[in-house]
Order: sequence, then C-alpha cells, then structure tokens
Amino acid sequence: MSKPIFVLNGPNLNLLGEREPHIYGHESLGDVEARCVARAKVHGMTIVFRQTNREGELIDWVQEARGAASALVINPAGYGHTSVALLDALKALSIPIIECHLSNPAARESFRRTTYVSLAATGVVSGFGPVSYELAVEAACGLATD
Ligand code: CA2
Repeated sequence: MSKPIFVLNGPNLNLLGEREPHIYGHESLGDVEARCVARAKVHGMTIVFRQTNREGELIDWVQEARGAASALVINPAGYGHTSVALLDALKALSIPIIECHLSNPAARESFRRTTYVSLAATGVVSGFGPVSYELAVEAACGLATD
C-alpha cells in the first residue's frame, strides 16, 4: 500500500463557498476534498486533506509529509506570497510537490505574482476552480514516490 497524498490548504480556505464566489466558486472545501478523494481512488491512492489558518501548523504538516506522504499537493493561499519559512520547509522534501490554486494569481493583483512556493514546486496548477485540485491530484498520482 503506497503512502497517502497529502493535500494541504492554507489560510481562509475554510471560507470557500461562503465568500467571493465570483473568484473562488460556490463549492465548499469539503466538496473539494470529495473531488480529491474520488480522483485518487481511481488510481488506488488515498488522500490526507487538511486546512489551517496558522503558518506554523502548515509548516509542521509539510515536515510530517517528509516521512508520511508519497506526494504533496499544496494550496498555500496567502502564505504562498509571503512565507520564506514555508518555502524552506518545502525545500526539505524529496517527494513531488504540486502547487495548486483555484484562481490564476498571475492574472490578479501584482502582489500575487510572487509565489515563493513555486520555487520548490515540481509543477503548478491554477485557474480552474475546484478542478485545479483534481488536476493536481492526478499529477500527484502519476509522480508519487513509494
Ligand atoms: O486561488 C487560490 O487558490 C489562492 O491560493 C487563494 C488565496 C489567495 O491569497 C491566493 O492568491 C490564490 C486566498 C484564499 C482565501 O480563500 C477564500 C475563500 C473564500 C472566501 C474568502 C477567501
């Protein structure tokens, strides 16, 4: 049995579906989790899906993924644009890292064009709403190490 794919979500994503649906869509984070689980199941893989509003907790989970995950999908949310500490944690991983965004940050405000996480990512999926997560899990299943 291979290790699970970790899908980690950063701050404010717990509000998904409740605010700013014109940017982030109408689905809840629970709906997004269900998409990830279903997509992984097709490949016989499992998902550990988590969200936190705390930078340190996100970093703890990235460190946990070092031994416990076969690949990492991460939507760092706002921390992707600010956190060198998160980048440092990601750089310590030797498993594939797929950065995932609901929106396309490159097409939004200029401060979203800097994404530290991208420096450690194997690849990035953005702009497809909840489908971004499905595409990211699909990529993770293909790249997963044992
Ligand atoms: O498009 C994405 O997935 C983002 O990672 C979302 C972040 C944003 O800072 C990034 O630039 C792009 C924001 C997450 C906040 O999510 C909310 C969801 C619903 C209502 C309010 C915030």
